[in-house]
Amino acid sequence: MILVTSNRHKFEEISAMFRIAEIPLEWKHVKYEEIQEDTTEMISYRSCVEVRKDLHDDFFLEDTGLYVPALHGFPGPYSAYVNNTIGYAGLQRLVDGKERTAYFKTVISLSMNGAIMQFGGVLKGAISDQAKGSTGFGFDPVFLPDGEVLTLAEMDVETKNRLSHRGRAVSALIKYLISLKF
Ligand code: ITT
Repeated sequence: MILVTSNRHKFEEISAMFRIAEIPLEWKHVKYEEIQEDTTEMISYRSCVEVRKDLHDDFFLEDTGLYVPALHGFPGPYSAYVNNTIGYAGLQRLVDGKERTAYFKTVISLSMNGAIMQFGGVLKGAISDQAKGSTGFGFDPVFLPDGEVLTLAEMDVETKNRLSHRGRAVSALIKYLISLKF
């Protein structure tokens, strides 16, 4: 199976799960235009349509957004832009004095045999007031999953995968890929 992403951290997290499932995974870095849409589902779908114009093998990609209800869902589909501009510290300032609950959503789009299928995963939690940890990427140092005392950046890849938005979406994808063998 091929994973299309420009993000090394995504490949590391996802390949750890494919390794356990004993499914070979190849990382492809394909340049394509990421069309701005209102939802993570649509960004993922439209990106998949763009990539399959050039890539005719089976592949998947994913889009992830961090949604803060107190900010009307922002940054959501603008998460990459917010991470690259104001970063997690800027996000902390935006939620200061507000309800801090947030959730990550990952939507995988799988292009296989001419069709596109989607697999999703959500992780609920809160934006912490202190940044902690040095593993992971993006907003991980300030994301405290519900029921946990550690931020995502204080967890190793296996622990993050067990509970994360991406881990849940990848687990659904792997289940589907395994089901095709029977
Ligand atoms: P692609 O090439 O796969 O699109 P990307 O880095 O542009 O890689 P996204 O648009 O899906 O990925 O991600 C939006 C941003 O959300 C990303 O830049 C991170 O800052 C953040 N993000 C995504 N997944 C995250 C995670 O598991 N933990 C923390 N931050 C995350």
